[in-house]
Amino acid sequence: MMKFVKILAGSAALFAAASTAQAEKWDMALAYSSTNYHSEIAAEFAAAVTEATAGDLEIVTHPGGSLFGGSEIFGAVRKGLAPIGERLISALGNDNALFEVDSVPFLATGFEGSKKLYEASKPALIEALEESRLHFLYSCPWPPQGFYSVKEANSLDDISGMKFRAYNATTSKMAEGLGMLPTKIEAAELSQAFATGVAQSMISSGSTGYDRKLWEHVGYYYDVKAWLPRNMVIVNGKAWARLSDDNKAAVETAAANAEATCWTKAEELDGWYVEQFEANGMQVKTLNADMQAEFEKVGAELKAAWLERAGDAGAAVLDAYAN
Ligand code: PCA
Repeated sequence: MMKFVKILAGSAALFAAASTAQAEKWDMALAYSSTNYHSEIAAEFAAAVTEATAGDLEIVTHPGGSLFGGSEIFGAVRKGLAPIGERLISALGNDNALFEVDSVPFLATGFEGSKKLYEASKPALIEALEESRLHFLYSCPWPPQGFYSVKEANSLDDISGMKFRAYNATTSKMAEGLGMLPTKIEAAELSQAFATGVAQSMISSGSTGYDRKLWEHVGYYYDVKAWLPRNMVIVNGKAWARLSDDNKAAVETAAANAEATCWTKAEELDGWYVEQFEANGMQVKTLNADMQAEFEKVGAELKAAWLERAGDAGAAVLDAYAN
């Protein structure tokens, strides 16, 4: 009898150990506001995984850089400090020039082109991430990038010497090429930067200007459509390897759904953001022909420099995109 009880107790303990070892909670690091569509869709993705795995894998999102700031997320996921996170791909150009392909100026300037460029670059992106022991889940664009300025920008003289807020190397170099002074600032710190005059101009989407209520500080938005940068959601390789096959499949399904929803949402919201600028008293314009030509000239120089850095792998992506 004693022996039987012992066996029972032993197997109960084993069962408890097995179920605690299996159930996992993943904290997901997000850089952008909780109300931004990227963050909202990441929250839906997290809920879908939690539901599909019946809580076996629970994902909890932390938007607005509350777990790790935007510039820390890639390193944190790579080191396993966060099992999962979302990062702006083109800010990672130091790791690999291919990460910057979505921000090559005036290469893909609309959603259709952006999708095509994504497809063309996806195998190389996944491979580069695998080299860093990261598992790629999904990627979603920001709307086309425009130019924000506190002053009307009719000539290079108008913007010369302006303090420019940059989010990646390409935006920094665009600013320098146009005679402005770039500083890297994450989106979460943007309202503060414009309120204090640390920033007077930037290149970004209507989405980020809307999130940060930039009309409170900035009078002009020029709809340049310079490129569509993308975020990606990545998982630490070890965390990924620990998942059961069923849980991996649940995550991949939720990721594919999130990606499709996010692309549609970005395109739907694009025009709406700009309408909100007008409703809040901002002037929404296109650049005059001279200024457009200046932007394109600097853009062409940056494209050539990127091709040089990205080498054959970069050229292969552009070939795949063109065909
Ligand atoms: N918003 C992000 C990146 C690109 C965009 O549209 C930002 O400004 O930080």
